[in-house]
Amino acid sequence: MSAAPGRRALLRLLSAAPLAATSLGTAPAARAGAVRTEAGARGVGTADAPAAAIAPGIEKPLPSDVFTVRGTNAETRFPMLRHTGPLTPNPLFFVRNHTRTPVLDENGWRLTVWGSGLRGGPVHFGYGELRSMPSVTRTVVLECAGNGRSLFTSQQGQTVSGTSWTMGAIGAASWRGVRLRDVLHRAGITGSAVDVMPRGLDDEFISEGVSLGRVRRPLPVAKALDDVILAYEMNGEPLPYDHGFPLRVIVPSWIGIASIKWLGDIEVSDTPLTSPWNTRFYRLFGDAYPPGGSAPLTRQTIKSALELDWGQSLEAGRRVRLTGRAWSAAAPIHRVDISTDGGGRWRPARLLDPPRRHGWVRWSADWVPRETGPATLLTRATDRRGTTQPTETVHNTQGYLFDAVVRHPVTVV
Ligand SMILES: Nc1nc2c(c(=O)[nH]1)N[C@H]1C(S)=C(S)[C@@H](COP(=O)(O)O)O[C@H]1N2
Ligand SMILES: [Mo]
Repeated sequence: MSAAPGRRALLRLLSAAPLAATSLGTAPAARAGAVRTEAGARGVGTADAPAAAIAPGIEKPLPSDVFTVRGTNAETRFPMLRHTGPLTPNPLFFVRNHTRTPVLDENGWRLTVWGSGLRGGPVHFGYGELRSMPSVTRTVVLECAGNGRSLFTSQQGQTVSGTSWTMGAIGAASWRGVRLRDVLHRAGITGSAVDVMPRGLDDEFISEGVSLGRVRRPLPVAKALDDVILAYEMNGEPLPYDHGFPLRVIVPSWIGIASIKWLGDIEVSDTPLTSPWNTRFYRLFGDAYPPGGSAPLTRQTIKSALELDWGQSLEAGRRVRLTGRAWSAAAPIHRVDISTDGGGRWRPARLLDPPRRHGWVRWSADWVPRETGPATLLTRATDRRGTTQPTETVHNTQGYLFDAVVRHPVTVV
């Protein structure tokens, strides 16, 4: 099992995007837009660069050994993460687009804050103005609510709707920006505001022939005033176009949809707000839930995964260092256990990072496979609240919040 091809692919990508600040080394910060000059590489395969897939509306290169394109979205191949540190380099970060990436210019752009929860009329903020406000920098994992969705089908035999992600609709970045709290206070938020609703500048989302308007989702004021960031930098460079340039919301520990990209306006309301993204989508529907669905989803869940190809061949009698990651939105990871016999016996993996909130921990465990043939590897994370991954996730029709222990097939040869 050689790591070299994956590492080569990673280095190639990083050199194609020299402006990315990564955990492997930091290049000088400059305009994220320079990544676009690499567009000539898209869709073209050469001897050392496999063909890049084209996802309609994604700007950055998507080499097929790094990403799996799923409709308008691009999933990071989870095994590629073994070449990365705690932060996911921008060129490797998954993209989830309802429509297409708008290429915006920070000069013509401004953020508008408006609504019944303000003392006065709309307040505008220019890019330079936001940049000159006090900033915060925080490392936060961003994970789609549907990450792991395909396992409802492959592992539990259930039907679900939505993008068939495996485990790679996740990444961690260091986000720099202003506190939403500071912007809301400057805009004159009143004590009677209950909800705020950030909205993106990407195209309206059409579902079954009907426009649902631009992507937007309400946030309760309590969360908005707590730890939410309006980010203009990702891993030390301006936000790449695909990740929300010039400004995006980052809602720590919440499902990805809360973190609205290409932010254009924020409604501040003294009455509760709704949008299709908290009524039709991003609730749990199904036999186990009330007819109107669960409450709108907020926090992400707990997961762990191996940085290993699905169905990887491993040599009998030869020691292999298994590596992976574990993360939980509720609390730092406490432990990770691994089973190499399909769930019979478990032993602890070694944690390689200090567990922290909003981050993931890398872990490793050595294994000497003995018997040839198919084997199933299982990993099970437990967080400091005592929450452990279950063996099965209760079904919901849209396949959100998969948290079960993943059964990872390998073949011992
Ligand atoms: N404006 C806008 N914001 C958006 C989305 C979108 O399509 N449009 N997708 C959301 C979803 S579902 C997720 S999981 C995250 C993905 O962020 P990323 O593409 O930077 O990885 O962005 C969220 N913010
Ligand atoms: Mo998402």
